[in-house]
Amino acid sequence: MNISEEMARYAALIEVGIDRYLPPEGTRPERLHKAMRYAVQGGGKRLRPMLVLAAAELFARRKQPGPVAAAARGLDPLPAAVAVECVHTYSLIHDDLPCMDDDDLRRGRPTVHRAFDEATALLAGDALLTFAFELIGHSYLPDPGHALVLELADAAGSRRLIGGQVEDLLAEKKAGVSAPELEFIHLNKTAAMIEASLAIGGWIGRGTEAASGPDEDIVILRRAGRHLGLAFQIVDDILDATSDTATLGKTAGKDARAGKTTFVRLHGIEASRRFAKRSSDAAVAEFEKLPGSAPFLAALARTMGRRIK
Ligand code: GRG
Repeated sequence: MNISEEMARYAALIEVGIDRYLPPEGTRPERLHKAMRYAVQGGGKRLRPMLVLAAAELFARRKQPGPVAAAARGLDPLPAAVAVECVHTYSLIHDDLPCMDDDDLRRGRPTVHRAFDEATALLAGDALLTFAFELIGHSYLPDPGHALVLELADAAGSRRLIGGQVEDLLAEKKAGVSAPELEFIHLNKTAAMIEASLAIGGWIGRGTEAASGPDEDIVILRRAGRHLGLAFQIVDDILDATSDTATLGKTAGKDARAGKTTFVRLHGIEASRRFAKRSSDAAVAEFEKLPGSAPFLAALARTMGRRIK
């Protein structure tokens, strides 16, 4: 399998889904809907929606051998993939606001509050978060929508994504952040949405079986997501310290300038590289327990390490 080609195939599908499902730019109020599209259609690696699609395909194949995706059984994972990207993009818009990270550049372009204004950015973020649940409601309720709503609400909520962000902001103001505190931040701010993307794909792949509750495969997907999320965050910290703004499409070196406690600051670059490798290896080991050994997901986890070579 050519991983780059597979990633490009998923990414192209996701772009189509985003264009299809997001409210048109001309929807009143235009400024808001333009800002929502500006943020979501402004590039990005599309990692999380890719995980939704790949996890869903895995189970669809198991139930119906051959190149038959979940869509063939009436369950299209694309709306859920778009919903997950909307939640992720909302978190980026809000993170960039002056009251949080105060950044001018995201995905190689001016941040939403720079391209529009602060109020529009705040509301575009709110609208994307709300829209994600609307899209899931329209596409999957009652079943497996019920599981998807719970999965996404938990990942995006006060104990996970928002909780991780709050502890991250508090940590910026204090000296001597400990390794367990940093792990809490990473597991929630970063890994929660990655875990949820995989579990959501899993629920969709299982289709109506989802009503019978989680099975071992969903547990494995969540565990893989936790490892992948940690690897992803460590790699992000390493890149912030070693790469440049043009390559990253966002301001490089910000963590060090802000005196922020990161994995790199706490453990150094070499140990961070080792931790990242260990975490992505652990994700690969989990993926390999899944139907057909999940070759795309395993390869995706391996590419994580390549970003820092
Ligand atoms: C505002 C509730 C709230 C949360 C913000 C996403 C986030 C939480 C903060 C952004 C800062 C950061 C370093 C978060 C860690 C996760 C991360 C690396 C996000 C960026 O994800 P990528 O690299 O972005 O997948 P693209 O643009 O490729 O989608």
